[in-house]
Amino acid sequence: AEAARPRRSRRRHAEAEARAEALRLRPGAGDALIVVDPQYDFMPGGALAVAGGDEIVPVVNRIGRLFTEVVLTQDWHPAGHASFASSHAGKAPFETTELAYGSQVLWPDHCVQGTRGAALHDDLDLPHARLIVRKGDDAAVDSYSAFLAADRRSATGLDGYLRSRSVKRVFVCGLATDFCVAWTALDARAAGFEVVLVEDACRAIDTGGSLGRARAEMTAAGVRFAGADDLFI
Ligand code: VGL
Ligand code: ZN
Repeated sequence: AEAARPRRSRRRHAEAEARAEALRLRPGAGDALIVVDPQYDFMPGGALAVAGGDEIVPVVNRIGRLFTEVVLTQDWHPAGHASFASSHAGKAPFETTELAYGSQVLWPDHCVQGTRGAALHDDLDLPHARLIVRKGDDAAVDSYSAFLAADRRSATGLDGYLRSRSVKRVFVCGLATDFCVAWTALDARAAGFEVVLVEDACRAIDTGGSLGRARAEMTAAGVRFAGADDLFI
C-alpha cells in the first residue's frame, strides 16, 4: 500500500492536468458562456422560485469575466401562455398536459413579458454580454432551449449567431439545471458545439425526477461537467 501511494497520486495528478488542459479557455477563439434565465421569477421569492437560485449570481459574475463572448437568455412569456397551469381548466402547477407538440409540464405564471419577475437580476455584472435571447414568446409553444422551441421547429437563431462568431465550445450555466439549462446544453450538442456545464453556477427545480433524467441525458449526449474553479486553472 505504501508503494502504491506515489503511483496513484502521480496518476491523479496526470488526470487533473488532463482535465485542466481540456477545460483551458480560449477567449476570443471559440469559447462562449451562455447564462440561462437569471431572472427574478426563478430566484427565491419569485413566481417559480428555484432553491438557491440567487446563489448563482456571484459565481456567474466571476466566470463571466473570463469570456469575451457572453450570451444571456430570458424566459419571456405573454400572459396566458400555454405553459401556465392557469391557462388549463382543472390543472395545477407541476402537473403535465398534452399540447400539440407533446407532453408539457405546467408551471405557475412566470416571466410574463415586461414584468419585474421577467427582469434579469440587478446584481448580474456582465456589461460585456452582447446578446440576450428571449424565448417562450409564442403563446402556444414553450421553449426551454435557447436554440429551439418545444415544437422543435421554430429556432431562435442562436446557433447561427454563435457560428458566425466562430464559437466552437459553449459553457452553460443558469436556471434551472433540469429544464432550460439542460435543453440548451442538449441543443448546443445537437448543433455540433462542445458543451461544458458549469454545475455550481446552476440550480435545479427537480420535479418528478427531472434532475436525474436531465443529468443522464446530458451525460449521454457528451456534455462535460465542471465547477467554476476548474475554469481558473
Ligand atoms: C424554466 C420552467 C419554465 C427554466 C422556464 O428556466 O428552467 N423552467 N420556464
Ligand atoms: Zn417558462
